[in-house]
Amino acid sequence: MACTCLCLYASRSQAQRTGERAVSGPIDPHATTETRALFLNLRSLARSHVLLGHQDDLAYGHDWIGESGRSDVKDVAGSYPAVYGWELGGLEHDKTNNIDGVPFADMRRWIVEGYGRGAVITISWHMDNLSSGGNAWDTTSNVRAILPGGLKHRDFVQWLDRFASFANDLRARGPSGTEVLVPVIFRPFHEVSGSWFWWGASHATDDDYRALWRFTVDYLRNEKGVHNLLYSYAPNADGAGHDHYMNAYPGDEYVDVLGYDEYFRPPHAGDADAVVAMSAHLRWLVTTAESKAKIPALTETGYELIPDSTWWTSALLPAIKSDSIGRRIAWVLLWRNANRAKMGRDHFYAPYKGQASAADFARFRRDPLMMFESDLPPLYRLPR
Ligand code: BMA
Repeated sequence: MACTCLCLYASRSQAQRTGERAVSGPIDPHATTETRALFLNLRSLARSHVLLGHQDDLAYGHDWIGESGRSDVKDVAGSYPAVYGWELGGLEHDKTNNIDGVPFADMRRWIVEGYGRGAVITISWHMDNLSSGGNAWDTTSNVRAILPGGLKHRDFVQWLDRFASFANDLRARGPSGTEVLVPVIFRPFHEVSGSWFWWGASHATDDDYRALWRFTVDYLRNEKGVHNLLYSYAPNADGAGHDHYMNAYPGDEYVDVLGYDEYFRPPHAGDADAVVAMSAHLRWLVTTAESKAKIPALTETGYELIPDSTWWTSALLPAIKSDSIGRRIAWVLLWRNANRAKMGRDHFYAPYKGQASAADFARFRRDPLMMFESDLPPLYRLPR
């Protein structure tokens, strides 16, 4: 697929000649029609609506695992989420199940199902630390060894090959009935501004992180012919706000979505200050993303265990909605509802039937700004 690289430059210069801005679509000039449509539709829908997403929504919930058609979000709000988050940890070793016990075969099926209902798919990857043999949180060695020329680079390429096979295997019926690849918003190496992952700020120089990111994109796009991906950069807002957001930014040619991971944490999770802080971050994020013709999104958020029964309408909604610019994010993704029996403790970010904030979440769902799956316009047809 060596020609892809040349085509990339050809299409850019063609875009320049015709006066079209080179950045007006996704970074992959060969993105599938549905992937390009998703990019354009999400970018414009963000101006008026915010999609609600949930991690692992169809796989399990607080009190159930693998029940067909079940979703904690749907149980409480009457609709599936508009965005489904999935996690690839374990795929690098060709495992049957991911880091949280979700069988990859089922994940593929749920991805295709969600797409079939018109929703958006996004994927994270808590990839093990190849150099040390530890997990994603093992920071004892850094990214150098997996970069081109590094001792472990070939192994890393094999991990990307596994991901490429996964992405190229997400086949579904498209809008016109023909077979298409499901577009996926890929969010690798997330929360780089924190230092809890091996690719995080204290463990990788900004240049090394950028090299890792660019190699990953170039390899998947140009060598492996993966053209159903939009790429989301997603630093973490905790502590530093947006001051460090751009430090490791891979560049406008390498990023489609400017994401942000920001959680509400006790004891200030519902405070006016927390709401104001998030609102300011989102204002900055949207302003920056729009200036680059990218998509802004709150790629992870939530308040673990949601002990405040009105938190959705008294904290999260105002944090998103109160600023007329900050509210122009494309989606907000709540982290997973771990199964209580399996995990041995509570670890959830969306309400489930009977949870203290369930009624308020249903109110949140009815806000005209918010969109769940049943509210979505078609996202996979190119806008006229
Ligand atoms: C973390 C926690 C872990 C989980 C990991 C990957 O935030 O939810 O329990 O294993 O994400 O999904």
